[in-house]
Amino acid sequence: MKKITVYGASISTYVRTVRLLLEEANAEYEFKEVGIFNGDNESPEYLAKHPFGKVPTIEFDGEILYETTAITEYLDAMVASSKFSPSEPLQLARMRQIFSIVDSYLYTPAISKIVVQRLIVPSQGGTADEELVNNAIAPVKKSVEAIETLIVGNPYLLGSEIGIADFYLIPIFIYLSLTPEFDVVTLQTPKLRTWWDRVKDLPTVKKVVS
Ligand SMILES: N[C@@H](CCC(=O)N[C@@H](CS)C(=O)NCC(=O)O)C(=O)O
Repeated sequence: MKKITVYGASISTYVRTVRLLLEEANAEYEFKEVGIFNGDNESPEYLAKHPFGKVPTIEFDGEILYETTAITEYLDAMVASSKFSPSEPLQLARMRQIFSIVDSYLYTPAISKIVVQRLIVPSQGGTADEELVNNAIAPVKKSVEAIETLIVGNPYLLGSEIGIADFYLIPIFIYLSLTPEFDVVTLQTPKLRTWWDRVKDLPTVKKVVS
């Protein structure tokens, strides 16, 4: 049995991506909370694992690995016989396209802007910056609509089985669906709405959120 430790904040979308894979694989792992609001991720101990101070980082049989794309593809190969990645080259490319869209175009406007302003700022007694939220709607809508065009599977994004592409998008939707902007950005994405209605109640999704 390989020893797996996941370091990260339980609220982090990227940490949830990794944990969804491990939970769906029924893999045993230890989770060590590294706070991102209290500076745990900037401690010398954590920076020794991840020089950029982001979460997640994993330790797999003594090897340290960071960056979620690398982590998920490695874990898929090591603990899930690659069942969470398409074997067909074009669908594999589609999966990596979805990773890149999330990383490069969706995460910042969706999470760092809309979700932070709508959920985090008010929870700390502040008021949302409406201009910032409004400016983030178009890039989020564009990204979500781009992913909609890549969906080839049913009921999951790339097939009949859940995969890493789903693990990437589910954590973003968990937060985005709690904001009033969700209906606007998913107005033209009926397939993603149907997908979300199905995946949001998966036991593994409930587990990583709890
Ligand atoms: N490129 C990184 C991004 C990870 C990332 O942005 N994580 C966020 C939380 S979802 C984080 O660590 N934020 C803390 C910070 O930026 O200080 C990956 O793929 O793992």
